[in-house]
Amino acid sequence: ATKYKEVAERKELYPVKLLEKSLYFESPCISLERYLLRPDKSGIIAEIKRKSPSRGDINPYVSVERTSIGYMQAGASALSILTDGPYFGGRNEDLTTARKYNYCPILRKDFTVDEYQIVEAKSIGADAILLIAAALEPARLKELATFARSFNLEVLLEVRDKEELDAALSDDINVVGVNNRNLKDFVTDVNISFEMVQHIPAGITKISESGISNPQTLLNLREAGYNGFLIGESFMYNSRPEHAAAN
Ligand code: IGP
Repeated sequence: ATKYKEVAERKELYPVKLLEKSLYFESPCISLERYLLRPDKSGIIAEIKRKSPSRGDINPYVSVERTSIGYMQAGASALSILTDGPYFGGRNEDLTTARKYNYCPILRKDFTVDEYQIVEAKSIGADAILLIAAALEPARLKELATFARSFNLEVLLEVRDKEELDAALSDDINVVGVNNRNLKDFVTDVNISFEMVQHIPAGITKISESGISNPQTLLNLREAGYNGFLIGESFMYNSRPEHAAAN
């Protein structure tokens, strides 16, 4: 609910007409799916997360410039940038900064509930947006997915269980993320990914999200069929997250 209010306030300040002046509307989409499937890449989507509701401060003063460049040099396939302010301490400028210094897919991580945020994602230089099945009615989610595609943005659909997945899948969605973190108690369990993989249709690019902290887990997830691995905390709890990513 706070998200709707926050979005309404920004809409007042920066109407769509203004956002549409951004040069990024002419930029091509650097495909998250394509990069995840590249055999010369790790599949890691490295996240920049200053704080979170479950952990509080993680790395509040991180340098987005240095970290995003370092992540890519360490072999990440893509970047995930939290732009939600209230819960995650992010801002749109973080994404724009990452965009300036990196030619790679950038996922704009936010609680997308309104078309405005999709126009905004494109205007700040994102390649992909997140739609969380648990937060949206299936019909609404599909509507937002179609809208995102019309701006040449890719959609990452985030699910927790088979019901959410089946209700939300549509032709506009080619990348599905299974969140290992239970949004009610914040406990992470990678077994959710191992259980869910069988339910995701072949041809969909699969990402395991949250709670991945060792290389063996990543290898096991890959073995199970995952193409992508979204990693935040285990990098961000380092004063130089990009050094953690290099290991
Ligand atoms: C990263 P972790 O446990 O590696 O920091 O998780 C990412 O999956 C997590 O930040 C995330 C998230 C989200 C954040 C997954 N889905 C939705 C905000 C909104």
